[in-house]
Amino acid sequence: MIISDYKSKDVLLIFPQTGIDLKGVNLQMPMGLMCLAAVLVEKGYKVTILDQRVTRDFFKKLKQALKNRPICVGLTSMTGSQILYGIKISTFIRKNSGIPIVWGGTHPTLTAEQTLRNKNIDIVVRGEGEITFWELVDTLFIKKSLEDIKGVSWKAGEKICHNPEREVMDLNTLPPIPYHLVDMEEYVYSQIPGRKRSLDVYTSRGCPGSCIFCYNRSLHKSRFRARNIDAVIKEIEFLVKEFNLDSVFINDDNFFVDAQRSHYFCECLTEKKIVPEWGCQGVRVDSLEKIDFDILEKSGCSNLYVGIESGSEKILKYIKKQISIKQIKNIIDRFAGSRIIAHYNFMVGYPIEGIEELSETMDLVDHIMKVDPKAHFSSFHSITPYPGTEFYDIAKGYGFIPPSTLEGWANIRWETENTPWVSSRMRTINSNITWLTYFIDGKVLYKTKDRSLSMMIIKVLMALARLRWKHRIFEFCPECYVANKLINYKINMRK
Ligand code: B12
Repeated sequence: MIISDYKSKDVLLIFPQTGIDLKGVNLQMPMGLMCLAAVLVEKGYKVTILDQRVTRDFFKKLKQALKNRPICVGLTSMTGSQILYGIKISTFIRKNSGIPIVWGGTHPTLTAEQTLRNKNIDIVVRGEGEITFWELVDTLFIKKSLEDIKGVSWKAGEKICHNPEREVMDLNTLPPIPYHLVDMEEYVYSQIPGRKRSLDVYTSRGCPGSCIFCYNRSLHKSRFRARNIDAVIKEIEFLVKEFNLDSVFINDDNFFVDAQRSHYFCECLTEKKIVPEWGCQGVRVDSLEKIDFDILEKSGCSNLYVGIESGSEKILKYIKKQISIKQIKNIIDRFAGSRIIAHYNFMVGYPIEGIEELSETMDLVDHIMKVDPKAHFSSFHSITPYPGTEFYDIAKGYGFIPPSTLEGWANIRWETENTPWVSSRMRTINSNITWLTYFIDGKVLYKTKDRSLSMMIIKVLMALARLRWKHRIFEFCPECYVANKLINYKINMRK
């Protein structure tokens, strides 16, 4: 039985580093942990959130926090290098205390059994954590067995137990997010070009789509659940006033699922003039089809991140994107006729992708640059078999051997290894394209505050990238090689 020898009604939550975490670029607030904290604070627990990305002398502060002997320590992790930092932190906690160590978030949810095989992790909370974690903390507080808590996996001696799944909750029953628990200034960033002070909000969870590469099907069972728009608007009003924001950014899986709700959101923003601009990620083409762009524009919507994934009809079918090139081109035209900046996301490295399909994607990019020059492109990414996705099983059929330990997932390299379905020629091309697409649309320019040397280097790299793109020369790319080496060196330095 897992027993907590707590001294106080404290709970410690930790957001481990993710890799290269840059303030103002990819340093977003630890939303998942703050949602957990909301319920705990309401139930009378004292919650401390330690974010390794922004905490100086992190391990010293952690040691101090452990001295309070909290009921448990909760860590979050996505698949990837964040696990590595999470493991180091868990090892440190175990060395310095006997406090129960709980992991939650996407990766532990999708690999609960394997995560618990790590000797320094005691409990995994699967799926949405608000209610499950509160029940867990309550149970540890009264020193009872964990066997009745839905959504929890845990160790009974050598045995790993998986309790039944928890049913999904109504997002509108959750208490407000306790923003005061963290230094919000650390997370103010400029996600919207030209704006300086943005923060994230979430208004819904889940997506009805069934893309083979997405975690949604296992984690949210392809169900879309939304928060009440009036409550969201109130929250945005609060954030804008409290943190002097000029923009907000919605981090939903698929905000536009319900057109009526989306329009109502816009109308509220227009009527109340709460915030000058807003943007949103995770936008699906088919959801956007039902949306009136005039209403969007009037409300201050200025930047939408749209998943296109490929310019090849064959690949769109393969990944079950459920959209066609015709639909994509229609949306491109609508963006072109509006002031809203579309940021298009593409992926490469599909098992059925050859030069022909890749060229179709590049042609679509060229088409976009022609009809809508203000559009941006997020750098191309390789399709990756994350656990819990349909593609994970497909990839295994191609010889992908999933890591057998938690540590293995931390160190996985997708661009260079672990993609046995990609030929070595295509791997070189894909890897170079991934790097070059950082530079083709000029978006790195507005993200770079430095106006001197690095700006000059970026301009040179941009010119080179555009030249390569124009002539489709991707196989011999020394600047890509140097850049990859530098990035890997930086990542290794931090380990
Ligand atoms: C903002 C964001 C980021 C931010 C911050 C990450 C964060 N976790 O806050 C940054 C920029 C760092 C980021 C980076 C990446 N991201 Co990201 N990101 C998101 C995004 C858009 C929102 C996260 C969020 O705030 N969700 C809302 C909160 C409420 O949900 P949540 O975090 O899942 O938390 C709930 C539960 O998971 C659980 N929970 C979470 N933590 C804990 C901890 C404990 C103790 C407990 C009990 C419960 C618990 O309870 C919470 C409340 O219900 C999600 C998509 C999404 N809509 O969730 C993708 C997502 C998390 N990212 C993803 C990916 C793939 C990445 C990258 C690999 C992308 C890339 N190619 O670089 C990198 C990873 C970097 C690395 N090296 O690890 C995937 C993760 C898949 C996976 N298997 O892990 C997601 C799901 C997107 C997707 N559709 O595939 N990301």
